[in-house]
Amino acid sequence: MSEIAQCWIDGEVIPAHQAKVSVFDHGFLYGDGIFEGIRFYNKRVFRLPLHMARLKRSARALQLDIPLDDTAFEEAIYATLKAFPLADGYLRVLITRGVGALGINPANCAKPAVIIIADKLVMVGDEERNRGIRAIIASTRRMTPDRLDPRIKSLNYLNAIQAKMEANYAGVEEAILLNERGFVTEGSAMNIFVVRDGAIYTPPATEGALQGVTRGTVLEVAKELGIPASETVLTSYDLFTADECFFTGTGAKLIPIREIDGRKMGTCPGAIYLKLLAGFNALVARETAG
Ligand code: PXG
Repeated sequence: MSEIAQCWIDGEVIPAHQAKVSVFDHGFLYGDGIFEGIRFYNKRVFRLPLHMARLKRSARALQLDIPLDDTAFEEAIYATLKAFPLADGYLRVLITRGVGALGINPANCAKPAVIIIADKLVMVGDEERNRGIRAIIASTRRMTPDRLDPRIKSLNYLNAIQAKMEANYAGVEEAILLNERGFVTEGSAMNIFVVRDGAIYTPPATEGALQGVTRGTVLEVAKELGIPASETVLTSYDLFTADECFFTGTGAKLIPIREIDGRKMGTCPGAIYLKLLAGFNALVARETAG
């Protein structure tokens, strides 16, 4: 929470610390809702159409009707950005089922609610970025698609939170979740990449990874740089024996991993990571230039 954060709620932008939601909102009561975490630079939103497309897919999967059309939504986002005093930061867009009687039935909720928050982003420190972070493979497994498809970016992150608690308990920074078959999915809120023999590999979304915007951008940058890239099923063996490993996400951008379950990565930060990071930063600068 910061003093400067701004919030679009009920059609107006107010200081975020003054914004209130009802205790009867089913997003609060049951986690019945969805969100996006988005970066902006230079008051320009990074890859907004991709975030909006993912938000709409999450909404359709949960039969949530977004009560704003595309133009009104974009206007609301830019009104929030305008009120925010910094040029760079982070947007949190939420759609909740809205206010309804107690009881989980979504049919009791008259209208979904939209909330947009602009705030500064807590950056990954230079030390972490230069040294890399440590991760464990959590005993908490990623949800299966037949229970709750992890491609829905829902307001219920308990699965990821439990994995993060395991990381806290182990005294490391991050946790990696496997799916029910023991294949690698992603970190608690970041996608994962493995480097081997100059090529990069990341698990397919159907194995339990979110279709991350940063992940997609890194795959694009790899193509630009001529680094072979593929979506492949990975196991813990691939993590333990990787030349390099890194996470990607809106908050972290790219962050190198130096150790997983006590096994040291080949190099950290590795040469491929550094190339991709430079390419990623150049792409962001290009797309958000003033
Ligand atoms: N996996 C999961 C489960 C996520 O929640 C990512 C991967 C990375 O996706 P993007 O599109 O960001 O490259 C996420 C992203 C937050 C926060 O405030 C969470 C995310 C993004 C930004 C902020 O915890 N999750």
